[in-house]
Amino acid sequence: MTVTHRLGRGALASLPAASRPAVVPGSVRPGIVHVGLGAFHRAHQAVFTEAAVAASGGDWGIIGVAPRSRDILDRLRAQDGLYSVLTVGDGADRARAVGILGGFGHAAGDPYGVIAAIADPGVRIVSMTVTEKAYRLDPDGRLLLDDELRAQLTGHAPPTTVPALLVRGLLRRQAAGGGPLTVLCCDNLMGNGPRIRGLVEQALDVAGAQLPGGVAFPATMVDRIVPATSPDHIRRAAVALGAGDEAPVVAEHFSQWVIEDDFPGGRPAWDGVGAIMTDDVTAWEKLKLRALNAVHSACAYLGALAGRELIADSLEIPGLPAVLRRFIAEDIAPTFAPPPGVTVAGYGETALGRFANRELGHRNLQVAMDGSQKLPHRLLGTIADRRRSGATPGWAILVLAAWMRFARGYADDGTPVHLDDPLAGRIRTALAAAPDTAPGVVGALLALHEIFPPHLAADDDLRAELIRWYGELERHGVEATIAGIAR
Ligand code: CS2
Repeated sequence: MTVTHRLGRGALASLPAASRPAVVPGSVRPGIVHVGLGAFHRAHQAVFTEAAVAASGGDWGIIGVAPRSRDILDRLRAQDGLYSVLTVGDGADRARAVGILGGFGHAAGDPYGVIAAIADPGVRIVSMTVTEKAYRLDPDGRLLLDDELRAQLTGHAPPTTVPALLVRGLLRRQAAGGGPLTVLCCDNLMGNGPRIRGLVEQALDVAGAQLPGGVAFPATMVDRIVPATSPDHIRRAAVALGAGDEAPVVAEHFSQWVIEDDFPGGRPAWDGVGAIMTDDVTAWEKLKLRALNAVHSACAYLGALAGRELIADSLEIPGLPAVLRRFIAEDIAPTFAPPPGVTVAGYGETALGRFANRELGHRNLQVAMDGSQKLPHRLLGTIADRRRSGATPGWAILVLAAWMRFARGYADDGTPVHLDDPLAGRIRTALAAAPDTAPGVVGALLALHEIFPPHLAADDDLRAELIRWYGELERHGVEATIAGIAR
């Protein structure tokens, strides 16, 4: 099929009915400023919000803010803000255009425009998907201040970072009498609501101000696997849509959102379209981060070391699914009580089924990225909780050892692997100063206090178990190590 026209308002009438947006593009007044226009937001919160507005109404259009690169803005603007979500996994591709994006901002290029949007009384929610590192918090939730951030917070430099956008935006809103607001962090951080409240309070303190009244920071658990869009996905989206789309996102069918219901300025009727509104999201957050994201990271590091390209390929390493099941059952499940009606083992099994979706084309290196920022939230909590109850969580420690092997920069066959991580420089320097042996590498990395809290760094049993697993991986490689355990 040859696609001759490009997605945009003018192309809507020619799309198959099932591919048209659920709202008339441009007709919904903005009520949300969302920072982070990446694929995840566009396949998750934007889809829930569009469905909620279509079902129940409300002025909840989204102003999408790109933090750094203009590229996505240019592509979306050229399509009147429209893009499609390509859902894959059961053999039949489905593409549906989403029309809830009603305005744009660019934090790097026009931060004051973003601040004005946050201060707009029509806006009642500021949400974010900017990934762990953008918050500039250490694992204990302390703000990592440098001169540039200080200048941004105090109004002496353009506020292009997330902490500065929030602080300058909130102060401007307060000065303009903007009314109650909810700040909603949709990143995979443990306790994301309170953490961002802590971030904002610390950042306001630097600015010499206090948190204005009427600002809420509910925690939320977000879940949908949304990998980077590949050229093949772009081609498939065009075929399914019958129009060219330069900004499609690809996702699995599964999508889940659990949100603490604390929205003093109101919210879209997300609960009418499948989101779970609750008083306490902690059990869901732990379930998601520990029994899904940590297992994802396990696939990514072990698979990348074994030379496998995709998450789905990693699951084909003989014995790995069995090892992951034991990781879930023996190390993760004992650390928290799951939400009512859910078992950790059942949830983990569903996650493994989702990871096996090969059509997503989810690359190990994408999930492996930013390990220094991700592991404290998804893995180290499990290890710390098990250590506190006197257990040695061997499977979790194997995964940490795999990250350490990965951080060293080589796959099992000696091929270099790219360490894409904000602490890559620190990690390389630490490794260069240590012997390239299991105790040397483990010691050098455990000493990175930006990643490991002191009680883990000083834990001799943990260190010994890490050295043991690291040594196994070093001597035998991932495949033989896993085969040896699974035997
Ligand atoms: C993944 C997540 O890249 C990663 O670290 O584990 O992005 C994962 O796909 C999502 O959290 C699923 O909801």
